[in-house]
Amino acid sequence: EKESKLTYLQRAEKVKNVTGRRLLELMEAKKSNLAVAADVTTKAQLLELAEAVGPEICMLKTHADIIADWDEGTGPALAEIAKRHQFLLFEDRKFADIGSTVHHQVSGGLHSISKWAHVINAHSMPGPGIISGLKKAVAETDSEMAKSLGLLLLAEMSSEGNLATALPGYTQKTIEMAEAEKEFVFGFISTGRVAGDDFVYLTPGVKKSAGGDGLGQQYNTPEKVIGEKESDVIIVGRGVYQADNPAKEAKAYREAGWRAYETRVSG
Ligand code: 5BU
Repeated sequence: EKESKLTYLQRAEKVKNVTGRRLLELMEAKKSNLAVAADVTTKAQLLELAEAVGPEICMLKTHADIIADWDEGTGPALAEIAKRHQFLLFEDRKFADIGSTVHHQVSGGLHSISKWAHVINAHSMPGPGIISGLKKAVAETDSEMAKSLGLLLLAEMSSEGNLATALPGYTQKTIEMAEAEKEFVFGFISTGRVAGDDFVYLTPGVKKSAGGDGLGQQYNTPEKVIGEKESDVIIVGRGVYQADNPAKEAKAYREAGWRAYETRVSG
């Protein structure tokens, strides 16, 4: 793929999934390509973080299953904050089972993900049936929100030695699965741009300085991820929520990510 000079707004016209388009549009409107990974462990911390970083982000990435006191009200409370601050909710559940099982996992259980999340993701490992299972759940829902749910596939991971990156053909096969389902799949988790301008690329493993966490995570800077690797969204967890002032730190990451984007599209 040749270097991409298209703006997020120009890219929005190419994306078929309505949530993918909305993401690119609100990124441009808020001048933010920052997603914060809210890996806190209580409902109160989660809502407080969402409120604090809300003005700076295009997306809040959640792990609902690490919240000790998750209850029926947590999803709606998050959705209210997301609506007020104009960001999307991405539940990083990484579905990885057969179609029939993920169909229940996305809509049922304690977390009822499809009732409050705008974006979900899945491993391509099980094959295209995983997309069909998630799509079936979306088709059966009577919730307006779940009808516009967007799916990301894991084309690569950020962790050292991950097989998506190590196995020849894995990323390419994942892209082919996405190409066949563009109404639903609007992008990838990847270390950078791995396919065309009609997909959105989101990259975890981002910090002010490169390095690791001792448990396999590998960090790159916003400049490298957006500028050199041509990803679209930086996902920052500990870099933001472990800071003394998460709101201020989110602002700094937003500005760094946006500068790297402006340099890329103007350069
Ligand atoms: P960190 O604190 O910025 O390292 O958090 C990274 C987040 O991104 C964390 O929630 C992970 O679950 C998530 N993640 C990741 O780090 N690498 C991946 O390849 C994928 C998700 Br997919």
